[in-house]
This record gives sequence, structure tokens and C-alpha cells, in this order.
Amino acid sequence: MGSLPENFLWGGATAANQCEGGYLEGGKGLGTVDVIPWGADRRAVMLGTKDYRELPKDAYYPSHEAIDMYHHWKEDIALMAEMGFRCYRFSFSWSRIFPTGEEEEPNEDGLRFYEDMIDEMLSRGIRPVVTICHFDVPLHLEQKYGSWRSRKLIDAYLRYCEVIFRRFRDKVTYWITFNEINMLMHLPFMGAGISIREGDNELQIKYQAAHNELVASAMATKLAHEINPDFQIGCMLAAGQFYPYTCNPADVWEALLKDRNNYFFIDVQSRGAYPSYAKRFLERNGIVLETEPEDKRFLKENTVDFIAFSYYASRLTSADPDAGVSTGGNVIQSLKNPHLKASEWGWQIDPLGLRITLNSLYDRYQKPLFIVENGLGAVDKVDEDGQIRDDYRIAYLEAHIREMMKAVEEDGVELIGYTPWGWIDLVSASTGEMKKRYGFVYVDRDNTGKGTLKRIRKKSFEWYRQVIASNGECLK
Ligand code: BGP
Repeated sequence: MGSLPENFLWGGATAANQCEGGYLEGGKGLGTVDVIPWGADRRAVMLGTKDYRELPKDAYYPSHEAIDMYHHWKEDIALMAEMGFRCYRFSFSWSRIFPTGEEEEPNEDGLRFYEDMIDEMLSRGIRPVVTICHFDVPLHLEQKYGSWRSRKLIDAYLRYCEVIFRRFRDKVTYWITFNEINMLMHLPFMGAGISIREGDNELQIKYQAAHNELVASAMATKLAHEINPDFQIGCMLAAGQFYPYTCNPADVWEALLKDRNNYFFIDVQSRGAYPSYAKRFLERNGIVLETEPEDKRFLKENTVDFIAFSYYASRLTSADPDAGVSTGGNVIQSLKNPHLKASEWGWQIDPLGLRITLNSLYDRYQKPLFIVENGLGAVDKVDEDGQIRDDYRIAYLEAHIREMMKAVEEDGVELIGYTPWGWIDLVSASTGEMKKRYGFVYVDRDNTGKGTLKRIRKKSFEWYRQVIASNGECLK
């Protein structure tokens, strides 16, 4: 058995809208994520079935202040450095750089904000891994064009990409074009700023938006490689293998189909063409995509360099609609797996599922993989002595890292790095809560925005520091 490569990128991950705050500071414009409220209306807004313009006046928007990294970034980078991070996966907020998405010139204050952060990281030996679009589209583009429904978004996205690729040409190597690109099928407004109104042909709209994003991703990959041939461009999938509920072949078939719904995106981004099953699916459903003659060539010639993915849980499905019980917890629907325990939010805990997912992705694409999200959302309690003893989080991460190491060392999967989600507590994407915490660092803030924002190291902080320092060997 070998060990992880010496240059393995250990780190942590966040997204702008879930940690930055400062939602209108430094010239930033509103993003689609800024109109998604906390509370009872959240889900319908994320689905795109409820109009954000019709929300009550006193609705609370967690992205507006989040954990205020906008003003705490120096202190936060110091904490990452203390844990020995070799990289930090974070996202740029598109509307911080192009407030409406259509300006002639980018917003210098926004670029400067990210440049200062990046310089600070680099000075501490932390490599930036940048997600170009993590669920946020300038709201103006949603209002004017219906977001990714329109090909206009491709031009706006490319202008944004060109600016950041040039500005950070010598400072950033790893870029991810879209976070969890398959999320647009499950939560269209959150994933891609897409609203679904009565009478809309939902499938048609979603696949058109998907096509537009896929072409934009390929064109961005081309541009990136022209600007700096050393750039490494990745796609990003909300992953988690579907298991069949039983060994009935009908269940196995159902699991294969469900996996394909998600793999579809990566099949295009990694192999460079619509797979035949997708073409047949579109035909069968009467979906005709608006395309340009050169789209095919762009897709073919500009495939990604690596495949990034998030993994929280495996999934379970059956051909029988009456089989099993739904977990209810995850965005991507799954049945309860009797062999697995679940988190307080119903997300099933399956470390071996990570090894299975790593192997499936590597078998399918044979490109380097990057685990850019993994972790346990849990309620943490500050003890009377001020300590947070999150042994449950350590147990979750330890079990997953062990399986990850087996995938690399025993199965030969090529893996660039591991950046657990929410290394510092932040706003939950699915629920908008602060209570659902993932971090090694606790942030004093509650669901309604109250708290001092003080950062406190949890027990897992020192544990993760040791994991990184030993390159995972301390877990053997
Ligand atoms: C992924 C998103 C993240 C993140 C994570 C955890 O889907 O890319 O933005 O938040 O899931 O999910 P949640 O915050 O809902 O617990």
C-alpha cells in the first residue's frame, strides 16, 4: 500500500454567498442568491416556483451578512494557515466583479478584494482554488434575460471569465467553472437563477439552461488555456452513487438511470459530446435545444482537465414507487438505506460510498478527481468551558478520509486534493440555517443573524491539523 502524494491539496471549501456577507459593499450588485430568504418560503424560491419579488417585507436573507468574511478574511486565512491548509476552495461572487453583469468595465473594488485575499493566502503557502460561479448570477441578468435560459448569459459569463483569468493569470491555477452543475435540475433558481412559472415547459427550460452552461463552460475552458496553458479547469458534480433498493434488475436499471441524470453534465464536460442516451432522452421528450453550429466543436475540443465533486451521501432508489421510505433530507431524493445511519438533517452517512463514487467517476472519465466538498452538518454545543467537542464530526471525516485514501492507495484513483465543506461554520445552502454547522471553526451567529461573529477553534481543528501535517498517515 502506498500513500497520498506529497503535494496532495489538503484544505477546506466555502462559497461567497454563504460566508462573505457585505452584500452591497465595495460596489457589489445583487445576486440571485441574495433574494433567497431563510424560513418557510426558502424552498419554493430555490425551486423557482415562488417569485422572490412577492416575499414579505421583513423576510430575512442570510447571504447579506453571512459570517461577514468580507471583514474577517485576514483572521480567517490565519486560521486556515494554522491548520496547515495547502489550498482554499472558495468562490468569486460574479456580481462583486460585474454588479449587473453587463458593465463595460469590471468593478475594481471587487477584483481588489479577491486579489488581497489571494495575496494573503499565497504568502502563507495556501493555493487558491476558485469556483467561478457558485449558485450566483447577477440579479439584473435574471431580470433582463431569465438567467441561463438565455444564450446572452454565455457572453456575460465569458466577459467575467476573461477579466478574472487575466487578472489572476499568475496567482490561480485551479478553476471550477460551475459549482454542482447538475443542481439546476433539482433546484433551478438556486442552481442557475431559473424561475419556473405556470405553463412553462420545465424540462425544455432546464435542458436549454444546461446546454447554455455547458457551452459557456467549454468556451471558458478554451479561453483559460489560451490565457495560461498551465491553468487547470474543472467541472463540478453533486455526486453520490445511486444504489438499487434490491437486486431486482428493475431496481438496478432505475439506479443506472438516476445516475445518468447527474452524469449527463460531466459526460459532456469531460468527454466532449452529448451521450447517445441524452440525445434519445431529449428526442423522446420533444425537447429541441436552441444551439449554434459551432457549439459541438467547442464542446468537443475543450473538455475539462479535472473532475471536482461534492460527496455527502450515497443515494438509494427503486423501480417500485411504493418501496421504502424517503429520507426527506437531501435535495436529490433518496430512499432510506437500512444499512446506514443519518445526520440530524437526514443525510445518510456512507464512507464506503465515497470510495465507490471515486471509483465510478474514475472508471468513467479517467481524469484526475478533486473532492471539493464533504462533511457533516451538525448542531454544535459550546460547553461551559467554552470548548466545542465535535467528536461526531471527527468520526465522520476520519471514516471518509480513510476510504478516500484506500481509493488512492489501493485502487489507484488519481486524486488532486480534499477540501471539506464549510471548514468554518457558514450559512447552509439548502436550509439557510447557521445551526447546521460543518466547520473546524465555530462562528458565533444564529439562524436569525444574532451573535458576535467570534471565531472559536473546535476540537476537530487540532485533529485536522494533525491529519494534514502527517499527510493522512496518522489515520492508519
Ligand atoms: C452543496 C453546495 C454547498 C453546500 C453544501 C452543504 O450542495 O455546493 O454550497 O452548502 O452542499 O449543503 P447544506 O449547506 O445544505 O448543508
